[in-house]
Amino acid sequence: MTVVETPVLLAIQDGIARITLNRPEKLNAFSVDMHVALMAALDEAECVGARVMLLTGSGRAFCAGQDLGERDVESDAPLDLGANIDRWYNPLVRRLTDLPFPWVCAVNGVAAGAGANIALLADLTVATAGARFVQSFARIGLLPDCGGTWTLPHLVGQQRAMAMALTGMPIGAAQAAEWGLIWRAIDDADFEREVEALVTGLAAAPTRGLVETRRAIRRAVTTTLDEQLDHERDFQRLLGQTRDYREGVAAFKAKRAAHFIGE
Ligand code: LHQ
Repeated sequence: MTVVETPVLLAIQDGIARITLNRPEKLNAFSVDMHVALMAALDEAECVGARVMLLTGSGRAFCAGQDLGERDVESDAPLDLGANIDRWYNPLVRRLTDLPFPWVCAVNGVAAGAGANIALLADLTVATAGARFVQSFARIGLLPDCGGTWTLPHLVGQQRAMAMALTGMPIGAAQAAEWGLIWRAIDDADFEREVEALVTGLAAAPTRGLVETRRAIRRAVTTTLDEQLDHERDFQRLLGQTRDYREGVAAFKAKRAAHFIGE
């Protein structure tokens, strides 16, 4: 029997795209192959019209960031990490933050380096109680990337962001939730069931409304209230044209459950 292990697993059912980083022996560290496979999985999820994406990891880790085994630091060959970021990480971050459906990151274990910062980009990040978030860049002479220098202070404030980034100390899931780094820490025994309930609910929700809500909230960190009021008006106008808005109001009036189609 031949078993082909792919660096990313994808399963799409009932509008839920489940993407699993799958290099457990390397704590799901990012190799070039994993980047390629992840982009392909996102293409497929978009192509089939998924309504929500769930990202998680195989084995005991979520993701240990860049696979350091791919970095040749022993030879005199020139190193250009910027080129690597331009080619792989920044396109991934931009794509994840602009997906046409909401996404949940279920952090099933340690999340370090780029792995931590990708987890923190999700619309909703939940973690098992035993998970930890590590800004490991400080330990190898780098700065937090994948948007970490932007995301961290916005989520937890400058002092906590500095402490995480300068010391690389692991932050446990409960602490992360208390700080607002993630939405919730969930006990191991309840993790799968609660994540399932969360994504099932999002898959049945009015997708376009959720996506415009995410965009509005994300842009608010750089806009004024005045600008935001205009943005809300413009996009409420757009959402008012959707079939889901009509369905939501009709269902409310008829005192029945709404059946949203994501359009
Ligand atoms: C790994 C890794 C790993 C390979 C664990 N690679 N094997 C962007 C753009 C351009 C360039 C540079 O980088 C970036 C972004 C980045 O992400 S930079 C940051 C890269 N990541 C790290 O520095 C994290 C390194 N890993 C760790 O600090 C620890 O492994 C963590 C805290 C993740 C987990 O610690 P433990 O639970 O104690 O596990 P472990 O250290 O024993 O690791 C288990 C195995 O996984 C081990 O292999 P082995 O063969 O000895 O069992 C590790 O070598 C391997 N592994 N991370 N990133």
